[in-house]
Amino acid sequence: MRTHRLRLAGVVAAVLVAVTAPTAQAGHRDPTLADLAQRHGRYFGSATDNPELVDEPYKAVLGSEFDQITPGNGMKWYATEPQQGVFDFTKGDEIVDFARAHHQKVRGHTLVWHSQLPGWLTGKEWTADELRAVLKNHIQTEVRHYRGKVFAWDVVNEAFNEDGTWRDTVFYRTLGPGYIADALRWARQADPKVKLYLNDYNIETVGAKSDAYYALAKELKAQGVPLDGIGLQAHLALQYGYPTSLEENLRRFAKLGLDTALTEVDIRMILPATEEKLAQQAQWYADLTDACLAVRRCVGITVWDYTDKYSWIPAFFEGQGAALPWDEQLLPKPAYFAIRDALR
Ligand code: 9MR
Repeated sequence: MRTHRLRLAGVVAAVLVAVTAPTAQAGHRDPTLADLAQRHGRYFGSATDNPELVDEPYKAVLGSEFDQITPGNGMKWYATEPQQGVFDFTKGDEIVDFARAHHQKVRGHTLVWHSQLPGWLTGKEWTADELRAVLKNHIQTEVRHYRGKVFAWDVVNEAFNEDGTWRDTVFYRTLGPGYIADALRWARQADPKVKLYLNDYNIETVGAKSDAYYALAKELKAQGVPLDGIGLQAHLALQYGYPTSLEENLRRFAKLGLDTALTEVDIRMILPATEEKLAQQAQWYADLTDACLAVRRCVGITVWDYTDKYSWIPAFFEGQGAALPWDEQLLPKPAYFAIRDALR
């Protein structure tokens, strides 16, 4: 509670300073989130999506405040292999080019996922041998294309149900749970250096779903399967409470010899956004930043885009939104100052 109040005071002070301080002298600029994160050996990133890359004010912040970018959609299967065996990397390449021009690293997202698959894949019954060949070719062609251009891959995304049982996807149904180890091994063959992750939502707390990842990761490690990290998406919602065991959870994966990352952070709320809700949201952003900084192997934080202007939330959760650290006018919210404060 004490730190809570102190932090809030810090946020208020930061906002006041930001509002009242004279503009920075020429040649001096405030450190960015990326600068501050780098002092801890971490990155601070944002997702972005191709249609947004025509918005110049948006690009100015995207290109300056962050040192890591994740394509929100551009590297997904429907985008990269729209017809079987016919690959199109233009969308992902556009984002890689933006990142290069701004000295940012890229998380590849995502190779194997049940969602946003092309019609040719979902519209057909596959034998195990056929699907295995399709999967291997997809993974290896994409990983080879981005070799040296992405530092990490979400190899498999969202493989488990909330209760920790396997999600019933075309891959699981057809190939069984071994598809995970196969996918990781194929990715490793195609790029010996890239960090290979499993990524999911609602695994921030210790619980059935994160336990499933813990057990799987332990087993994969024991079998010598190339797994480097676990991505915790961290799509949080004020109305569901803060994941208080986040730090403990990050720590147990670290003890297995794995990196972790907060890969798709946003903190939505039921609209309208009030001053109280925005203050609570700011506190949560600070708390999750603290949790990552407290665990050496938590390598970085990525927000799932940085501005409410381009958040996925309002379209998916009716009446909810305001989930990101910048508002729809690209103005920093209390959450932004709270993250800065936590990174200092
Ligand atoms: O941000 C993505 C949004 O533009 C898409 O419409 C949506 C479709 O499911 O996917 C969003 O990104 C998802 C990510 O790839 C995986 N984790 C959940 C994200 C939010 O849905």
